[in-house]
Amino acid sequence: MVLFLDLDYFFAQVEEVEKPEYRDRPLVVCVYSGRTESSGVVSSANYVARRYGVKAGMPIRLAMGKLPSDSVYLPVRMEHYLKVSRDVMDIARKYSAKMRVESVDEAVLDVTEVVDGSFDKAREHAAKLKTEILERKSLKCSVGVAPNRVLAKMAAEAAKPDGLKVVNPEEVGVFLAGQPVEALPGVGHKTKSLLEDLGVRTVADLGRLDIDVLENVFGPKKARYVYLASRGLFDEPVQERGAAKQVSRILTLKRNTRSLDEVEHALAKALTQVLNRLSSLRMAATRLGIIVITSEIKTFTKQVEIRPGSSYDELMRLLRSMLQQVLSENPSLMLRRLGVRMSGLLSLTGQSTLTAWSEHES
Ligand code: DCP
Ligand code: CA
Ligand code: CA
Repeated sequence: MVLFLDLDYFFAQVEEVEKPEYRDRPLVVCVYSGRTESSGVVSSANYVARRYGVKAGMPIRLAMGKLPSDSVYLPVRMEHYLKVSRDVMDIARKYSAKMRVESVDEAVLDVTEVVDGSFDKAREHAAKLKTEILERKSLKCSVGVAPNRVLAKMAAEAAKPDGLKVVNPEEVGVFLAGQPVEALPGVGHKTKSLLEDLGVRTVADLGRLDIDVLENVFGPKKARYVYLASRGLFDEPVQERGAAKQVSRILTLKRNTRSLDEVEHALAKALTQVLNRLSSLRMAATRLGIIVITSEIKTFTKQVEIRPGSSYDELMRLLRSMLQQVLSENPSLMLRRLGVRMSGLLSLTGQSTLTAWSEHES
């Protein structure tokens, strides 16, 4: 039995909690690229801002066009959110020894033993966790409880915001049948459109497909996942991850380009994801690298030594300069995919070291 925790509108909520004067106003946390005063993208939006159609990943200027004039725009404070995230994870860890941090604002806990396999007790357990996070950190979250991780994540998603949803084994069929395929974790735009070609729109449609059909389209691994997940049967034990040697993230650009401006968002997004990952692993990196994949599928890399406490802005500056180097050394190169890799990892298990690291730059 799995409990899935997801903090509501995380970065924006942290700002809202610490700056109560902005309550009830549209609030967006922005990654400013520095190019012009308003270039960059939205990282997180509170629910008031979402009502105007603003969401993560949207250019700031587009968001400004949609939002009323009393809206609040704040720059990301990544180191701070990572610290808050660790505090929340430390609270969650008391609710089961079998816990895995999935991202900066998500954790999955195997609670089977803690609640003797009882879904009723699991509901109480989850309610206590929500209360403790609210009382100690003033943060709202959504929690899902279900027989496995995939279902628990979907239940948490369905419970947002500030919700608690328990899907017990008898309810799995009904819960899944009503969902669109993209509600399954791991089903993005691409998978969704391939499934549409097969006439599949809902999880129930998917549950009627043969594994052979799925294997032809997705290959064996993904087919197995989609097949089992759509039936509520994909299961894997909740385990802390093994020691990582490097963390990287590569993104595909909207179109091939040589323009630094155009790739700024992808670079920021890849770096954010790598930093989130490192934080949840409680590690710091001593090397920062850039991965460039060209329109001809050639790969170029560069890396530099960094101080483990380097700030987000400093890392972005280094990435831009490495990218600039790759571009000037290869005048005809067109960028297709772009990645960030951090390696030379140091474990940060002692609390004092952690704090020193996260607060190094201010
Ligand atoms: N994030 C980001 N850029 C994105 C998506 C997310 O910088 N394109 C960051 C900001 C979010 C955090 O990661 O606060 C967690 O991501 P979620 O997708 O869980 O989004 P939220 O927590 O903001 O919203 P929700 O309430 O829907 O969970
Ligand atoms: Ca999340
Ligand atoms: Ca969230």
